[in-house]
Amino acid sequence: MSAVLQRVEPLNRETRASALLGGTVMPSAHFYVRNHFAVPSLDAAKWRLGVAGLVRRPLALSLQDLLNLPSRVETVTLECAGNGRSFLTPTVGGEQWGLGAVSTAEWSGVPLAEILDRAGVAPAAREVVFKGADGGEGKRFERSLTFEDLRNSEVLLAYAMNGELLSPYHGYPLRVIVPGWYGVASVKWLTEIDVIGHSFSGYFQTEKYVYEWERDGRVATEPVRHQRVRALITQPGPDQIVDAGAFAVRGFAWSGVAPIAKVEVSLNGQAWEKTRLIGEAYRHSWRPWELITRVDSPGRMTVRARAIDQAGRTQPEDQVWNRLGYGNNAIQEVAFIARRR
Ligand SMILES: Nc1nc2c(c(=O)[nH]1)N[C@H]1C(S)=C(S)[C@@H](COP(=O)(O)O)O[C@H]1N2
Ligand SMILES: [Mo]
Repeated sequence: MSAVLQRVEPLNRETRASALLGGTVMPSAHFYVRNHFAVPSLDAAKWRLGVAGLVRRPLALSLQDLLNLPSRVETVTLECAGNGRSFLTPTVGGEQWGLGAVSTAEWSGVPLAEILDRAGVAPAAREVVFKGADGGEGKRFERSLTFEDLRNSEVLLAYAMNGELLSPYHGYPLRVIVPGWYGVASVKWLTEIDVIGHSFSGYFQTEKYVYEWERDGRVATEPVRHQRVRALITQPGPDQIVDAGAFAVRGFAWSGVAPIAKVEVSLNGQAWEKTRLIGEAYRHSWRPWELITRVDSPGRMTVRARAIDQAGRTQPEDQVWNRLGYGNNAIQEVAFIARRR
């Protein structure tokens, strides 16, 4: 089995590191899936991307129109803000994700800026609302970004994932990719871009995907935005049996805020050791790391890994609880067993 099914309808599925087969990019069939509603079935022949609101020239673009526009390919990691939620105590509602709600793919599409340039944004514009085709219970999946957000992130309107048109699970025929942000910003099954002059307050923007704490008897909130810095251990796996002797610890690290500066590993609670960052340093992709070390005595062992980004951010030792269970980037610990060779 290569995926952990969280829920069948709407489909929610975790990924497993073993599906990476040693690469950085997750094969599309193993990429995690996070759906709030049933997958809408869109007929690309009839589908259009509408661009409306505070623009000089409203547009209705077909998939073919988009394929004819200037394109870009980018390796980007998506992580659900609920990744790691199941480790929170007290338990919070929502999908009980382990650490498999994160994956990386190579996305191809049209930079949002190309489309906005063609439509001509009016001076009164403040935000861009992305509307998905999915919905239910009187809601629709919609999210916005401000023009300031757009200046700091190169948003892509992606029609392909790992060199093939998107699958229905991942937003066919078109989805938003917001590099560095938690996955919720990357609206799938995009049908409309609405340029507005006020701040958007849709359900998935203001009711969900907000950090919420009680402080001094008051409720404080903050919207979920960039991915927090995190290292994931892919080797050893939980309860894996390894031979004593030379031993490799491996994983990935990413941060939405700044590039990864270093990743450190601690075996059995001993001093942190610096790992080696390997592979390409794509700005918005997770970065592979490894530490070749030794385990000399047999028995139960633990390994922990923590990432530090170039903004100086690192991971908390303990969970930082919040009511909806987002952004739990507490340091991961994996227990394994060393045996005499
Ligand atoms: N239209 C639509 N877009 C959506 C969602 C959704 O339910 N509907 N889920 C969001 C969330 S919370 C995440 S984490 C990512 C997951 O993308 P994936 O399923 O391709 O991994 O899609 C985002 N885009
Ligand atoms: Mo998510």
